[in-house]
Formats: sequence, C-alpha cells, structure tokens
Amino acid sequence: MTPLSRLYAILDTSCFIGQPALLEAARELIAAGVSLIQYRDKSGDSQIILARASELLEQSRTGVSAPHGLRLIMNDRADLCVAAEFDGVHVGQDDISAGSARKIVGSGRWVGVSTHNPEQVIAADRTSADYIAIGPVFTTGSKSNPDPVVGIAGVRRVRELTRKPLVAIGGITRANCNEVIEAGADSVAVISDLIRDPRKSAEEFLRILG
Ligand code: TZP
Ligand code: MG
Repeated sequence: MTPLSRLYAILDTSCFIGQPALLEAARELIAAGVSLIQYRDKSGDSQIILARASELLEQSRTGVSAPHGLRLIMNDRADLCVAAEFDGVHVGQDDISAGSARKIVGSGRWVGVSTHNPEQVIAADRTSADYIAIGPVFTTGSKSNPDPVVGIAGVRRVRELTRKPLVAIGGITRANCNEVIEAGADSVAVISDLIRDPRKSAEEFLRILG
C-alpha cells in the first residue's frame, strides 16, 4: 500500500446535524489537503449508510478541490465499502475479522483494524490488514464504551510489535499529535478536533504534522 498520510480524518455522522453539514465538513477537509477520510455511521441502517456514503464519494469526485489520491474508508462494513466504491474498510474487534473483510474487498482496497492492547496488535499483525489502529490513546468522548486508554507509553510499546503502518486514535488534538507521532505512530486519526472549523483545524494539523 502507499504510505499512510499523517492525518486520518474521521467523519462521524453523529457529530453533524444532517448530511449537508457532513458533506460541507468533507469539502473543507479536502480543501485543506486531507487525503484520508473515514466515513463512520453507526446508524445501523444499511440503505442509509450506502446512500450517504455514495453522496460523499460523488462529492469528492466532482468537487472543485478534490485532489488526486483522496482515499475514502468505510467504517465497520466491508460489503458497503465495495457497494459504495470506497477505497477501504476499517474493522474493529467486534466486526468481521480483517481476513474476512479482505475476502470481501479484495486485494486492491485497504483493510484497517482497530486494536486496544498489545495482544490484539500481535494478532492483527498476523492478518492481511494494511494498517493497525491503536487506541484510545487519550480519553475520548467520541466512542461509546471505549477501552482503557493506552497512553503515549502504549503507542510506544505496540510500535515494537508490528511493522505495519500504525494509526493512533482517541483524544488526539493539535496540541498532542506530535508526541503521538514521536512515540512511533505513522498517522493520527481524529474526530472531535476536526469538527469545529474543519478547514482551519485540518490545515493546522497538517502544518504541525509536517
Ligand atoms: N476508536 C478509539 S477512540 C475513537 C475511536 C473511534 C474515537 C476517536 O475520536 P476523538 O474525538 O478523536 O477522540
Ligand atoms: Mg467497528
């Protein structure tokens, strides 16, 4: 796979009042230069997720500022990743396995897997996953029933357990992203610190992350 971009933006539908607001945030992120966006929709309604994801893809293809190389990742659902013609799927510990997701999306799309402790990282490392996410690094309000925080020390520890690209997630902000990268993460995944003024926030992240 091509190297992961340092900033991995996550658009969570629960953070926006309606699809137009989410699409506007996507436009701003793309205009800021974000090249990796995950669509996270926990509504559970497959038809709605697919319709909204398709709109997001359409906009990213037709938008004036759509850059080369934007990758759209579907959270949870490998089937909807393929149906929506996204570039990859991200599965958690309670979703289908990375291997099963791979069977659905094929070799040309990315598969990412969430982990929360060293044992899960070791297991994920043995799969065909393209990247491994570790978290929550810090306290997060964006996930229901989050696992215990792993902290900077947790990132440093699991960095030694895999050569796959490592995405840090959970409570990451413009103020703390650098220390997460210094601990060995290749990329930081962010929900809440991109919501208010997405363009300005993303530009600042990209500047800080270099
Ligand atoms: N998985 C671990 S923490 C988290 C997810 C989806 C939420 C990250 O959101 P935020 O707002 O950047 O802490
Ligand atoms: Mg999931």
